[in-house]
Amino acid sequence: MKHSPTPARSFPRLRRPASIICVGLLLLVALLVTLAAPPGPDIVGAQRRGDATTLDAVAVYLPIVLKPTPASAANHCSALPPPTGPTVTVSTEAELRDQAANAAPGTAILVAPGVYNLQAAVWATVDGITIRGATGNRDDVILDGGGMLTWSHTHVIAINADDVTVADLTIRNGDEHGISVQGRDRPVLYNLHIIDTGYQLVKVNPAGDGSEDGLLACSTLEYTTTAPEDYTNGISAHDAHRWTVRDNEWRRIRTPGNVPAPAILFWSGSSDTVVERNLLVDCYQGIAFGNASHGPGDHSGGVVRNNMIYAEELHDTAIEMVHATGWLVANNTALLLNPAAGLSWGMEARFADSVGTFAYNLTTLDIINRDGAGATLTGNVTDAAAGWFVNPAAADLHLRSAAAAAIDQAGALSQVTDDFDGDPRPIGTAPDVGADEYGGTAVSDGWGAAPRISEHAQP
Ligand SMILES: [Ca+2]
Ligand SMILES: [Ca+2]
Ligand SMILES: [Ca+2]
Repeated sequence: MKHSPTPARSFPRLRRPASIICVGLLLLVALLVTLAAPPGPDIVGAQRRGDATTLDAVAVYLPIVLKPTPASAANHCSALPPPTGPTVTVSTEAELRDQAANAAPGTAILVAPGVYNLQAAVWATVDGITIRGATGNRDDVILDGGGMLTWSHTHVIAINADDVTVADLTIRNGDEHGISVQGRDRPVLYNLHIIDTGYQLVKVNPAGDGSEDGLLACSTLEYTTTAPEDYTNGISAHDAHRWTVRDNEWRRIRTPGNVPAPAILFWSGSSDTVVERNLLVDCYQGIAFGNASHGPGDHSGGVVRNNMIYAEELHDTAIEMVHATGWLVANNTALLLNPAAGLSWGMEARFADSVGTFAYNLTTLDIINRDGAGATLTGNVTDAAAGWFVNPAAADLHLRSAAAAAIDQAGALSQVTDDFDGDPRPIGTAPDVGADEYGGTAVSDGWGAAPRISEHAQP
């Protein structure tokens, strides 16, 4: 629903000069109060702290100036700023591959609109370069790898330099990977649509001391149906440190044989991963730190917060922490409607070396310690019903008023200060359980070509 602004109240009609002077004085007072007061919600705070008389009187005449500022969502998916260094525009796939390997460090390579049928992988081997669609609309520039598992050129884009940005593109039909990061640092993958690659849509390979401080944000990663074989992930990151995966949509990350392949997997000694505000739809398995095929030390630290996970198709767990220590999994929402045979839980910690905290998650299936794991469980609600959410069939898991067992029922966590929409917590008397803080403002945070589901009217 469109969020309509508060209508401006009309000023009282003035009949006498004395009224004009009176109102003029009030306007002056209001201006001084406004200038003296900090912006935003603190004005409301001032009213509550005892300045009510002055402020309320003024508010009669200046409702717009002193209108309490509603909690507003941060825009986490703004367009990247224009390039500041040298730029070059390319319009053929040969030019693109040449510039990615030979441009001066720091060059922004702008890719003209069109479909590029790649004859080989694009290797980004120069530090600090940016490869981005020239228009900013990721639908306008399509890098086509020619097909899944063609055994031709492995990657669509391979990053083997530091500080490389790839943005505003569609990447499709990759042989094995859409983007592969060869252990290099500070890659930025932003506003991308990556669809249908043979293995992982994004792969981070171990090399040197690992890939540090990467970002994957504001992108859509998906299969049209499933991966072609029983081997995939949305992102598989080995030896990755302080990566952030945020504000992405993941759809149908699954295999033909329904093997438990997490959509988001950080492992092989990875650490301090942040996974937040992602929407996962019909992925077979959701978010994982560590994996059962490895041993202790597979992941350390990290936070998984404010994600929404919806599965109507057959699924495994939504979140699993395996051979992983020191993590926080908090305020995620998982509506899990079709669990695999024998699966009665939606989130798990697994094996005795796995220690962390599940707090204030909202799910329809249990959260468990499995095989001797030692996770702490705090304030989770695991009996959610579809009727608690705005539009489950459209994977809109914002809360409705029916979700009384979740609304204002969480504790405050220093690591969870906003919600799925970027609304600050708490709204109301306390934070809500799950990814949505109920009662926020309408959201349009510019998810590239695919507008994010906005906050709906709260019935
Ligand atoms: Ca490194
Ligand atoms: Ca609340
Ligand atoms: Ca919200």
